Amino acid sequence: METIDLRSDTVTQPTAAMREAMAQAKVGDDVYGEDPTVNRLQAVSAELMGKEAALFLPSGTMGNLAAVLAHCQRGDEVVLGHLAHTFRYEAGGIAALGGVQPHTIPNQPDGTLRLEDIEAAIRPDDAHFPITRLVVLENTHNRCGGVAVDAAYTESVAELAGRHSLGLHLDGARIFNAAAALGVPAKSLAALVDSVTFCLSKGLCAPVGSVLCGSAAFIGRAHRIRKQLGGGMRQAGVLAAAGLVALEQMVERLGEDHQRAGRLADGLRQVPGLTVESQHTNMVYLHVAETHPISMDELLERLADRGVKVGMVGGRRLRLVTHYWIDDGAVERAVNAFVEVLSAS
Ligand code: TLP
Repeated sequence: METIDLRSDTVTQPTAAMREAMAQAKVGDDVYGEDPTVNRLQAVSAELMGKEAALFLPSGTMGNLAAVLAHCQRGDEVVLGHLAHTFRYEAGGIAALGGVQPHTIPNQPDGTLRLEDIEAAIRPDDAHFPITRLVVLENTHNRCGGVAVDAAYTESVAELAGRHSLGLHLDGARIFNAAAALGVPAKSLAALVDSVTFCLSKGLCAPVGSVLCGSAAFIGRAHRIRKQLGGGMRQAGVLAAAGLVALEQMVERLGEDHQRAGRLADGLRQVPGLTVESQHTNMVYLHVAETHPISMDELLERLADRGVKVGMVGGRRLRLVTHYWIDDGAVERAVNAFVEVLSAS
């Protein structure tokens, strides 16, 4: 039985074209800056985001960490949402490794931060306070349901940040999903931020890697920080080659994943005991009724018995993420598995 893995788009396997490109990749020592494939991926990425320069890193987590460290000094403060990936799921790296203090403000359901809340979080110039240095946004916003945040909002935050001499970093792990959902080029969502991280290894299917983009001076600082973090890779062209295929072949099709997530949500809405909390881009968030006798462990186990894996978010909430390896048949089987498990319990 083929497994239908809806836990995340991080589970995607590389495509045949990626494996072929990896086998054929021209490589060199990237710590010397001599890997032609890494250099090409960085140049293509910078161009796609409309930035001067780019840096290939092993993960989105390292991309965001290197960005925060390149923007901030120890003791500085970064303003970000209480549901931001960088705050919740990056192991406290900015505090542990950068001495940077997170100042969280509420994320709104549409993934944004209220401009008044950002403004109020900025510290006055007083020796009692840390120095506010950076604002971090996320697009699409994972814990706000995978929602896409538009360019006009990003522009309003950039204007505010500029007025207060703050940096603006975008965790654009899924920026191409946001761009597909909004029908705009990714560049337009990144144009007004100082730095942006995007991931090659989520919906774009590359096996490993993320790219941080920004000004040449900023990427110069991030380059040294990547080395400090142990992220200087050698013949990384084998990975970058898959990343280039991801950018060339996998961006345009992301809308298909969004349509399937829509169909998955429609199917699951019909299942007694389930509430679809939201569906945006490639994510469906669900709630299992408290009144239903099944425990979450039992639910996961019985779905897994039917070859369906889904993500636990906490409490009785689940996240299902569509991606390249989820076709129409998989959507149907996943809905049927929920029907069987919840009606049998
Ligand atoms: N997100 C993962 C988990 O860590 C939750 C997932 O399955 O969605 N920014 C955002 C918005 C992300 O969603 C993720 C990964 C990252 C950064 C980190 O990327 P990696 O996993 O490459 O370090």
